[in-house]
Amino acid sequence: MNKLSLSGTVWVASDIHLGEETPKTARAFYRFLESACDQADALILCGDIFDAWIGDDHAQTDPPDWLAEALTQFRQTASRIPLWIGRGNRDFLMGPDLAELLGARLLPDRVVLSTAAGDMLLSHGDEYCTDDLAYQRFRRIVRTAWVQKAFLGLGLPTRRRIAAWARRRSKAGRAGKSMHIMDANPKAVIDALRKAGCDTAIHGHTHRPATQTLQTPGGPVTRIVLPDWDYEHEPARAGWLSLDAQGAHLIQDTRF
Ligand code: LP5
Ligand code: MN
Repeated sequence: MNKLSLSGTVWVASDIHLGEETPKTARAFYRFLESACDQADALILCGDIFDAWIGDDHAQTDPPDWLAEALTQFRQTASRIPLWIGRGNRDFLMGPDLAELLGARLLPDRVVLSTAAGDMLLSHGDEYCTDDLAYQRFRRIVRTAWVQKAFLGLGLPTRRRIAAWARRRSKAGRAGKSMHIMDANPKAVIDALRKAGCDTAIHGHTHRPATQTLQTPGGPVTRIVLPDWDYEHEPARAGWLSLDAQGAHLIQDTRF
């Protein structure tokens, strides 16, 4: 299991879904980045930073205005504090070229995060949604090397069209799935914790922020779920997790 040891105060955020259609969310999130630089010793973004990521070359060659702005903001952040970027179910194609462009580091898909608050298992969280069989099938396909290679071999306009289509399909599909199916399966979380030797899991993805205790034969374990960011709709949603010697603090706050 990958391990990441970080000292001081570590902030973790997830599911910002930056894109062309999220200008208000982006502005608020860039104010959050500014605060992270002032108040945290490291920042981890654990997936779905972007609404859809169609390949690192999109950022390298003539990015659209919204993306150019995002790249500038992330570069500024990474020049002040260590910045870790993790892949989610929408930006699983983020790769080392993007990390290098930003001066950031790529977070492994599943990692034991060791901070002053203790050892905690960190991931995006989509892998825990094991009851969502259609999603898990989709996940297996798009995480296959040759599928990714074929997709990345297409021109950017075609990739953009496929991504927009996948997002539309996903949104329409969600309407027909129960909240239960789209939530993390507690057994999947408990199994992952046992394998990792941790008693706390941190993840995003479900957009249902909570600190939850799960009972297991080996004793209680904790699941901390990060909120998503959305300032385009009322009421706005945002938040992050702060890890320090005092423990883990889940902050749900739209002050930015
Ligand atoms: O993201 P969200 O919150 O809407 O829903 C997720 C699951 N959906 C997804 C799909 C993403 O939103 C689409 C991301 C686009 C990325 C750009 C690259 C695209 C191609 C890359 C090829 C290598 O993750 C949703 C879950 C929900 O979370 C809750 O957990 O239910 O799952 C689905 O919607 C899966 C569907 O049930 C089936 C997916 C149909 C889309 C088919 C697109 C195929 C494109 C393949 C191209 C080769
Ligand atoms: Mn997600």
